[in-house]
Amino acid sequence: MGISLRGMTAFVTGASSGIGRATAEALAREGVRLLMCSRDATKLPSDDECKAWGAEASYGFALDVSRKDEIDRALAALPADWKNVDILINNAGKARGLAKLWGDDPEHWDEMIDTNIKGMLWMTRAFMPGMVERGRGHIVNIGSTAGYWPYANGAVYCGTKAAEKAITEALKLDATGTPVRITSVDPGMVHTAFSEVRFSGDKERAAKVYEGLTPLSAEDVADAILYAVTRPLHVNIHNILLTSVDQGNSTTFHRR
Ligand code: 8X3
Repeated sequence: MGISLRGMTAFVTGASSGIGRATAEALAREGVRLLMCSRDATKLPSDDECKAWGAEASYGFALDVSRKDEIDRALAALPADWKNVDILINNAGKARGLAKLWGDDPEHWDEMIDTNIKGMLWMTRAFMPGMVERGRGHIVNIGSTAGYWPYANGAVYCGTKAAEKAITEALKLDATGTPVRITSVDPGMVHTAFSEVRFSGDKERAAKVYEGLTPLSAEDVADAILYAVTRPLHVNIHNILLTSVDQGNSTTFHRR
C-alpha cells in the first residue's frame, strides 16, 4: 500500500505526449493538483480532462525547459498557489539524430544537452530549495538504458542520459539530511513519439525501431514513476531500470 498523493502538487514537464502525458494522467488519478508544461501548451491535457481523471485542480503553461530565460519568466508568472511543488517529474527530454559523432549535427547536440541536462538542472534549481525549506518533496528524473549502455551513433544522447544518472545520484547525496526524495526512472525502448522526433518526423524510419518486438508503453513507465512517488515517506527509491522482455540492454533485442 502506497501513500496518498491527494492534494499534493505534482509538476510534470513535457506533459503533452508520451511518458509525460501518461504520468500526468497517472498522478491525476491519485488526486494530485496537477501542474504541467510543454513547449506547446495547446497540446496539454485540458482542465476538464484532468478533473475527469481525478485531479483536484490543474494548471498548464507553455515552457521550453531548455530556455533558461523562458523558465525564469514562466515560473515568475505562476499563480501563487502553484508555486510550491511537492513532486517534480523532470520528464521533458529528447533524442535528435542517430549518426556518427563526427558527422552529427551540432545543433542536435545543443538541443539534447540543453533539454535533457540543463533543463533538468534548471527545474531542480527552481523547485528544490522550496522542498528543502518546507520539509517535503520528491524529484523524479527520467533517465534511460542509454545512460547505462551507450550505443553507436548515439554518443551525445547517451552522454546526456549518463549525465542524468550521475547528476541524480549526486543530487541524492546532496539531499541526504533533508526529507526530499530523489529518484531516477530509467526506461529502455518505449513506444512514443521519441523515434519520430529523433528522425525529424520520418515515420517509416521511426516505425522500424519497434518492428517485431513489444516495447514498453508510456503507461508502463508512468506506473514505475507512480510506484516511486507512492512509497512511504521514509523510503527513497534511487532508481528503477526497466525494459520490455524483448530488450536486454541498449543493443540486444529479440525481434520476431
Ligand atoms: C531510451 C531510448 O534510444 O536507448 O531512452 O532506445 S533508446
